[in-house]
Amino acid sequence: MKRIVTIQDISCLGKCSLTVALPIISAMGVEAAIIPTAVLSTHTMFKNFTFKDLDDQIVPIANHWKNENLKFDGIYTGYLASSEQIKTVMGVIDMLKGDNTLVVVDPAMADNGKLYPAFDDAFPKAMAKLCGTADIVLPNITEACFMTDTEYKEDYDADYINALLKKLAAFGCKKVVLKGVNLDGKYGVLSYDCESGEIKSYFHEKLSRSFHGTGDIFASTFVGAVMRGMDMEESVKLAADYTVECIRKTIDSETPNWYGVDFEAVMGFLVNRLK
Ligand code: PXL
Repeated sequence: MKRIVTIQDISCLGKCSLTVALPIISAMGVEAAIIPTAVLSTHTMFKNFTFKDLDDQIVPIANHWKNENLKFDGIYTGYLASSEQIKTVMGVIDMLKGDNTLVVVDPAMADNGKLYPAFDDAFPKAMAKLCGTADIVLPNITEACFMTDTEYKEDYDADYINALLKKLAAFGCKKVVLKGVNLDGKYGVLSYDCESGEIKSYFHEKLSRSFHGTGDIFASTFVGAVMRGMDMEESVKLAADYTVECIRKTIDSETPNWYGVDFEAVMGFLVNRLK
């Protein structure tokens, strides 16, 4: 069985980060070890959340594993709490990474043109550095804009997107998966091979509501799929299709969108799509 470690916070309620990554990656038949980087009562879109960073635990956990000679097929990072914590996580990736470890970075920090509330203006630059060390990065358009100092636009053309992809590639990562792209009336995900410059697109249905935590659903499914031996295109397709299915299941719910999607109810869809 493949084993990954996912490094991100645990928001105790509000379906995102580890409460999404663990069940999804496990259901896909991949072992998910975790390094929880912070504990929050809820994610940061709720009011009055509690927050405790676990900075002082991150390196000791990695040291223990290193001493036990544990190996990881993948390392997947998500929401990280501060620029300082990003530096710590970069050190841990260096420690735990073997020759065949795939590093996937989801720069979970912004959406709809805005940084999440807990971050300062220096954060995107620190995240860009982490992205530069990754095999695959999974930004949405807002995150891509913040990291590349590009003006965020809702209306754009293919030139704008191509320029964004090139600037992301210049960080040093191998592949970029850009989410939430609207081109010529079609909506979906672009995958960019930084070496060859090849772009592949996967367009899919855009539902009428959006929910918090769907970036984490996409990233977790994508990582699980790659670990299950699917290629980039198949992995992007499964991640996008499952995310759409989660939204479809939740769309009529009266629960506010920051509570996340009912991914649990459509786990069968995901598992049935595995080979
Ligand atoms: O889903 C991203 C996420 C993860 N963790 C925390 C968050 C957010 C988004 O706001 O606040 C703590």
